[in-house]
Amino acid sequence: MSFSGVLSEADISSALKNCKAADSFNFKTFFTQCGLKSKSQDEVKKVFEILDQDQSGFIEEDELRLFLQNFCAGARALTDVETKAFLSAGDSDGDGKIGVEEFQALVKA
Ligand SMILES: [Ca+2]
Repeated sequence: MSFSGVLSEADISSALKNCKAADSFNFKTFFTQCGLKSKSQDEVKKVFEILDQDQSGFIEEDELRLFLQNFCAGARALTDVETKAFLSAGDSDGDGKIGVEEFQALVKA
């Protein structure tokens, strides 16, 4: 699966370049730089469906950890600290995973 048609390769690679170092990932910066923040809710939903690899309807912690690899297969996994921070920022109802509406709100935050 790819994000082609939603995000540009150039935007994705510059967003990835800026979070190469461990613990440098910031979801706000990433969503802005990869261009997702300015996309429509429908496009954000499309991206959500790619990130939800097992199609459970939620992005769970293990999917979040490998978040960057959806953008580039060779990208690093998020660290524990980054994964927890990302999850707690997105999980507004506290069920331990991120639903589509939570994801849309997080992208626009
Ligand atoms: Ca899932």
